[in-house]
Amino acid sequence: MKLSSITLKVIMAPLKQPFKTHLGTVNDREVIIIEAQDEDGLIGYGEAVPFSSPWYTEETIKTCLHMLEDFLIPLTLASKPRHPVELQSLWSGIRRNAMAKSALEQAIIDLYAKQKEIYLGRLFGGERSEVAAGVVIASNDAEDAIRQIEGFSRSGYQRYKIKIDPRHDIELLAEIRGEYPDIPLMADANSAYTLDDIPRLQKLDEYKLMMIEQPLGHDDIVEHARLQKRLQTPICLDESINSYHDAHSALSLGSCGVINIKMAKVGGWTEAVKIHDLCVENDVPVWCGGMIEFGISRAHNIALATLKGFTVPGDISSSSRYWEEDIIEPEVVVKNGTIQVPEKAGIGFSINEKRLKALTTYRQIYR
Ligand code: OSB
Ligand code: MG
Repeated sequence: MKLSSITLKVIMAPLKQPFKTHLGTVNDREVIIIEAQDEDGLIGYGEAVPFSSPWYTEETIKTCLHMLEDFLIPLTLASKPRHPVELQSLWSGIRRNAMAKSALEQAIIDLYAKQKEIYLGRLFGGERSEVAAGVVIASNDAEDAIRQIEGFSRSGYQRYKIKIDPRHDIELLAEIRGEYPDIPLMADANSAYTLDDIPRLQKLDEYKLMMIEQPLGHDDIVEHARLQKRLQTPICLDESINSYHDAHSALSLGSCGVINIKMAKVGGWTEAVKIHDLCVENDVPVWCGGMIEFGISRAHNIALATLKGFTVPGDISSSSRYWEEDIIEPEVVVKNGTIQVPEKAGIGFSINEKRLKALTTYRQIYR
């Protein structure tokens, strides 16, 4: 493949509403956009989605810039990769830093798919022409959560996820279930519980949750296996799954019944597809997680979710869920709970250059 330059852009925009979890609140969202360009003017896009501080993963916008500018980009431009499959071994001497690698891999794979004139999902064998959409309600106030569900239900979302913690769980879920006895509902605890909370977590079985996401430690796999034996509700792992190896360990131990695959957190397309294939072999359903991201990351997620193992609606909501205006055209739209998969080459969406430019706070080009 041809690759002539790589451009980094840091962009920032306020969220429409603050995104609250027990770990903190996100008001403004900063990400890094990567553009990989060839001599013919084709551009592949990637989006690095760490937060500005390390509350969810250890990576931040600044650590990603450091890894990209000082290691990953120089190594990649010097090696002149012939095919994106070479990238993972090229970068194998750089430990972890999954979000930096994921975004650069995304940009180069998008460029490759555009050069081959094929939609990204098809490049990886994805066959779906539409993907099922779910949405996150980041509010621990029952009245507010119910109001939000009512609003989102007009788009027909196929799965609602509510953030919980030991101070906002049983009553919150009881009130939501009182109003909506049958909606497909799940809860995400973002590691708010310990094994001492087993009796409390067992009480949540009553609320017919599709699954409970990451109840225990962000880096735990063993304790989740113990907990799963005591719960009827399937556990879904998110924070604990940072690689194929983590997924293999979790499935071997019975730590979960479902896996949330976040391409960014596992280091990109290659690793995400490996985890997907492992889960398909083991009959474990997967869904595509979200990072409160802009349209480029969403577009990659939509393409990933066309793969056959993605049988559960993911955290893939409309552009308007978080943004006054997104950086892609057309914006992501959820209708009747589904998103139409684009067929254009690469990520399948165009860039809203005017919006991208207006949000850019830093720009650097490497050749
Ligand atoms: O735990 O899945 C999570 C957002 C930021 C960090 C972690 C998580 C989330 C979400 C939102 O739940 C997903 C989205 O709509 O983008
Ligand atoms: Mg989660």
